[in-house]
Amino acid sequence: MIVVKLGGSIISDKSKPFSFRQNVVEGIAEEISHFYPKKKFLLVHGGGSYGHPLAKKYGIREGFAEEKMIGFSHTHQAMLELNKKIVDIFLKKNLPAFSVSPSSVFVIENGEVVEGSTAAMEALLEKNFIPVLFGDVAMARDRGMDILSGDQIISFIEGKLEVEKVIFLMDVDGIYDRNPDEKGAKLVEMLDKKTSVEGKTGKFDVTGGIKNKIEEAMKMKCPVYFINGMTRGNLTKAIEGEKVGTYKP
Ligand code: ATP
Ligand code: IP8
Repeated sequence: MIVVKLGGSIISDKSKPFSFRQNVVEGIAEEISHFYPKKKFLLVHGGGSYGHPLAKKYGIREGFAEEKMIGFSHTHQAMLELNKKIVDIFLKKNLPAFSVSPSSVFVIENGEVVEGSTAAMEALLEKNFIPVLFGDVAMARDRGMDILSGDQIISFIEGKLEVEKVIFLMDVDGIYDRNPDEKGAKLVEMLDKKTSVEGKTGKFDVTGGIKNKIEEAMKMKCPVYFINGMTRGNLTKAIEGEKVGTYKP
């Protein structure tokens, strides 16, 4: 099974609340359609400009308080809205995407999944559905409520299921040695334990950004690709194992 992360930065413009890049997601569905059903896929998408602004507004990361309960639900509903847009695009292409709400199956602690069943996902995959998970709110052992990043979900799944590769779709060409907006930033072609990377992700994000993504990727046993998801054909290359973006063996 191939896990594809649809980064929040490609499915929406993080600086514009509730913006959705329909054409980008259509392109991704189109590329996946050329490999399905020969290959199995599990998708995870980020919060983008649906999840992050609300998570920040309601202070979800700071933990449970009675007056935040409505905001907790609102943030989840916003993610369901974004998830519906994505799933609908796949269904239109006759790809059997199926929404799985992470907050209904996982309990977290310190931002990481500590309890949860992958049984439904495995059963869906077995029948060739394409489960579609997403960064979500979550009940948390330590602080009552918190945000569960899509990147953390992928780590958990990679540790539990048979994953051939993980492909992170981003709005830049891969991992750079520093923030790609900085002059002289160089693309890192091969990521290993010695690679040192600088750079913070935007002010709109409540989750860990690029450093967290790299940390999670380094923990994974399977190959990981970081590629530009806005460039048509890149996903196909990564699925076929061609050289593209940043690669972690
Ligand atoms: P999300 O995690 O919300 O789903 P995403 O997967 O699209 O989002 P981001 O967390 O937004 O990923 O990270 C991608 C952004 O990180 C890029 O837009 C890039 O500008 C920024 N960035 C900062 N430093 C680096 C770096 N060293 N290498 C690559 N990107 C970097
Ligand atoms: O964008 C964050 O998930 P991520 C989800 O994958 C919310 O880090 C609700 C902000």
